[in-house]
Amino acid sequence: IVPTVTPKLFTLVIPHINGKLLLGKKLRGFGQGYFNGFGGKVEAGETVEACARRELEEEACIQSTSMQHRGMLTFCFHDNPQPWQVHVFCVAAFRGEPGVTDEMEPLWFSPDSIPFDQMWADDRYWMPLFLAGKTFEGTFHFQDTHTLVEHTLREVDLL
Ligand code: 6OG
Repeated sequence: IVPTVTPKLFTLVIPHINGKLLLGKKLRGFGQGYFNGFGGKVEAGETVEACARRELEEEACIQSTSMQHRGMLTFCFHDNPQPWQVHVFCVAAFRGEPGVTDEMEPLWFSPDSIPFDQMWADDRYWMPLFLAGKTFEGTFHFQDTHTLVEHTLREVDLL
């Protein structure tokens, strides 16, 4: 019998509109102080896509009207046996105005001013694929939660 660990599911949602990215500065919780997409844990009985819509609304106050599943990232932390599987979505259109919440402060960035030094270390690897409209899959190993020690990344046709 081989023991297996089921990954914990998350979403990461990034509006990419007219060449600009909407990222949020995380104001509390895991990854506080980092810029990131919007997202969180997939709840019991919820689809990954429904989670993506809910989190975008809760954290950025906007409703997606066009969303595409673009990436699957697996994060392994050396001090945690349960990997995290993070599904990345691109939002091409939304309703409403991005607004600050207790969790996130949204800001627009052009592709040449993405604040990678204030983001998770994996982002600089997969973001070029995201910006180019590609679909991708990667695994990233972190030591001490924030230090990236090893990774693999590839383009895929379908997720
Ligand atoms: P809440 O704690 O807000 O969900 N997340 C990561 N995003 C990137 N780019 N790199 C990582 O490297 C990440 N680890 C987690 C997934 C956490 C949010 O943070 C994302 C979720 O959107 C380790 O519920």
